[in-house]
Amino acid sequence: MASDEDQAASFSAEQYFATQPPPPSLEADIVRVQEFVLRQRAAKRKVVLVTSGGTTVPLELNVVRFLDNFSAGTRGATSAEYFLKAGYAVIFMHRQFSLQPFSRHYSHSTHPFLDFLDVDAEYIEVKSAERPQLIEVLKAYKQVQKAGTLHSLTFVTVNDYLWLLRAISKELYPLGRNAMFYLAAAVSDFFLPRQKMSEHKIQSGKGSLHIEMDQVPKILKPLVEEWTREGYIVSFKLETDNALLIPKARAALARYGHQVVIGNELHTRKYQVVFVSPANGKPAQAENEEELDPSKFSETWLRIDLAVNPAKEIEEDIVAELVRRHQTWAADSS
Ligand code: PAZ
Repeated sequence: MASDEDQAASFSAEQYFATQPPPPSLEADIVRVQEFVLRQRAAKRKVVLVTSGGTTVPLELNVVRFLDNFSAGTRGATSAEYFLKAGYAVIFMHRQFSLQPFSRHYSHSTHPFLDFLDVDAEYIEVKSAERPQLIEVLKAYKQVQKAGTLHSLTFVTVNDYLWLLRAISKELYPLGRNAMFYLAAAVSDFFLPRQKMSEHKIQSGKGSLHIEMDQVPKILKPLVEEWTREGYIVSFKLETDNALLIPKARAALARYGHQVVIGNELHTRKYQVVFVSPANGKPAQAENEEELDPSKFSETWLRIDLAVNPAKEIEEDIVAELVRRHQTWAADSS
């Protein structure tokens, strides 16, 4: 998982892009993003880039094996729906086959399509208990299709992710403060450079496997400093130890100077998160995690009670809070 402030990167972003090849579909993907952004600018809509799902790290050029992570893309897909509802145009950059807005309600593992249909002779109908939700989801989906406010594109590897993030950020540059980056994807910290990969399937005859991976460049740095002009940047920090959430989030803000880190712990992420931001809107200046002055940061916990309201999604509150903060940010051009 990404831990943006842990150690110095072995590859700078510049070295990374100079040595690792772009995905073959990049150019075509970006032409479609350009068209989408132009339409949203003409309609004077705010645009949010939502990244979602996990990245893979291939171990071979002819890929048989790869490292992956747990992320199903729930956070990203759910948040994208709430951003659309709030009037944003959404670029949904997600891991291929991970959850997507709207269709996520009918995921094959949790709510399979065939189970909510009945058949009577040659007629197929939706079971009555399923209709209210389906009608609501379908209406919202059709409305978004008609308005043309959702653009989806996919990545698989961490390399795809990095190239796409850089290219899309550059397309959002002209939007200035009307762009938001909502970086919920679970991005690998480590990768195997192409130059070190075995061409063919790694053979098992030689006993145990030792692989040395390089560190993925700290991509928030060029995103904040070069690729975007005043975009509102929200990164996520996942930990399995609650005690690390706030110090790690503060360290990321101090290092990169962006607007918000949303901290979440693996097992409680569906019902509590913490927003960490620089106090008074000013980025905190410090390099060392232990020496960071707590008074330079603000923390806001969002919690939902699933026992009281099991259907509530925390992303509704996350997005409402961000929309409010982004509004203030966009209005303040100083
Ligand atoms: O995809 P999901 O809903 O299962 O999980 C979401 C999440 C935990 C990957 C996301 O909230 C997050 O923290 N993303 C950044 C993870 C990281 O530190 O790299």
